[in-house]
Amino acid sequence: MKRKTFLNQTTLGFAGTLISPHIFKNQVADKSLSSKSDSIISYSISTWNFPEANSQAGKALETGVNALDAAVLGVAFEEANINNTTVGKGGSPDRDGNVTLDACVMDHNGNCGAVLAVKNITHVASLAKDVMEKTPHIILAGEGARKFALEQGYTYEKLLSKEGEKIWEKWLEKGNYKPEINIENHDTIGMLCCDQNGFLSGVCSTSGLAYKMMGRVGDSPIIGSGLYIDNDIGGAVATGLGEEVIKTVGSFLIVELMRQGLTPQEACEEAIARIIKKQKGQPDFQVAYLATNKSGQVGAYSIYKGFNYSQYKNSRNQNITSKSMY
Ligand code: SD4
Repeated sequence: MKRKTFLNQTTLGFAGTLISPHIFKNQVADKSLSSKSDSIISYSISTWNFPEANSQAGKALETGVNALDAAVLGVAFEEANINNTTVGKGGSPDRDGNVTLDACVMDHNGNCGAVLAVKNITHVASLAKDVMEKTPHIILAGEGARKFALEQGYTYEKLLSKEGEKIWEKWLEKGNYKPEINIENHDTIGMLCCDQNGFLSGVCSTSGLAYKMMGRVGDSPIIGSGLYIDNDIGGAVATGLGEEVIKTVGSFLIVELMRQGLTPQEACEEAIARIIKKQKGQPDFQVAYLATNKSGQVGAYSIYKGFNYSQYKNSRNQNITSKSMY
């Protein structure tokens, strides 16, 4: 069975049954090349409260799966979750009723891949990984990304859910579009994994802002904004109003601040402060960051209350409330 079909059919299954032979093959190759230290404790962290997605990644890491494959695996669970209106299958449409998805991946070697504004494909994080591994490019957008996905054997799906269509039709009655994101209205999944080799990788996957203009792309698939990894230093992911994250290249900024000696917590706080500095008064949008460093420290910070994240470590998943500026 092709890997994409496999993912599409089994993403709601237990992590153990979700891992494809392809992923195991990569892992075996990784292990033979690395100098694994028994003292490294693997962990996965991800934005918001997605315990199943985060635990699937965390459990996979405990079986020796590498950080990138574990993150793609965990995020795939959320991409298949019809109840998540900001990621994958259940994603909200743009103003014209198209569900378009964005994702990116980055590994411990600094390799990365991204897909932007993709229609009809649920597992865009896996697709971003395929762009990274199977093409000479880093980014594929729109029709080109969809064509590549279909060539790779991904399943074509009609992505606007019945529920999403009803809500969009209701929205059309007034068609009031506010570019700001509603403070509690987020579900983008950004995940950072550290494997048993101590290698860091990350993934970010989203449908972006509900009722965005057709073709609008936010921070989530932009390397440096929605996600950044430097295996010597650490990694960061973002969620919230993408336009503000892009302006400050938020995830890259956090990793660079950690390089200068800040803890993940201090770096996330400084990255939020950079956004706030440019605002006239208190902003009416939310941005949140989640970061980790090579010592396994984790930090998180948001503009407004309400941001939380999941952490899986030592066989236990926890949801942790982030500190916030307001
Ligand atoms: C975007 N950052 O497209 C995304 C939205 C988001 O939870 O994070 N939603 O701007």
